[in-house]
Amino acid sequence: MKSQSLLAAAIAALANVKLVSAHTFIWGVWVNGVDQGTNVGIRSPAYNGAPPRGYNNSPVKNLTSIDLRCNVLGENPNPHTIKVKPGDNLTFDWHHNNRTKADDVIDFSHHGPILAYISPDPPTENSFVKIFEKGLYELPEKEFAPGKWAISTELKSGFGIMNVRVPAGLKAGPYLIRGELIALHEADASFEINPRRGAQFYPNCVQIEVEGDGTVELPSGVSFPGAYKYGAPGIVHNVCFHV
Ligand SMILES: [Cu+2]
Repeated sequence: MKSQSLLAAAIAALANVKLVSAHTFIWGVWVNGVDQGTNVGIRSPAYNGAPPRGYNNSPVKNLTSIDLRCNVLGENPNPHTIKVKPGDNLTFDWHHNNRTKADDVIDFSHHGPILAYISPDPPTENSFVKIFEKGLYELPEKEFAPGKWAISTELKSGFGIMNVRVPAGLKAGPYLIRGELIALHEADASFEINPRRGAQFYPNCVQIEVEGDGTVELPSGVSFPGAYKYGAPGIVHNVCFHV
């Protein structure tokens, strides 16, 4: 009995370590409301997946790292690619510990914006084009409070749901949609100056194959890494001080 309870304690301790190091990422994608399956077509930062991709999903804070593109080991393709048509609605299912409505999605401290970019796959110089962003959408009622942010209010209370539309008329081919959360709770200082603080990036790439006879080519966009600069407004930001 004693060794059993010790074992139980050890397992509980391991589970706690996992909770501490685990962060939110995309667990599933619905296309026009149809679930494509858990982990299908998603370059998951797979702390819960099989080696060799078995890193934990810590935030990316180094703005010059390739990890800023599609997260740790995000250059490794997923074996599945999700087939879509121009104008389709994609619903990303962001979760923390499990893909259920009981999951907390993300820690309540993580205030910040949600973004999405699209790029041909593989990406090239300046190939990521922003197709969605939402940040602070309601100021706080009292001073020194964070107000309502897309991550900590909308995504969290909405069970991790984020909707993105495939651009209308988009030319057929393989693309990546890079969903991103930027948590700003420690972003009052730049990571470059104080590596213990800084904005926390949670990028996650979804592989899609656009079908049909669309003719629209993406305009020039930005590169990851490269798009974000240390010290830029929005990368350095105090979430409790709105001026
Ligand atoms: Cu975190």
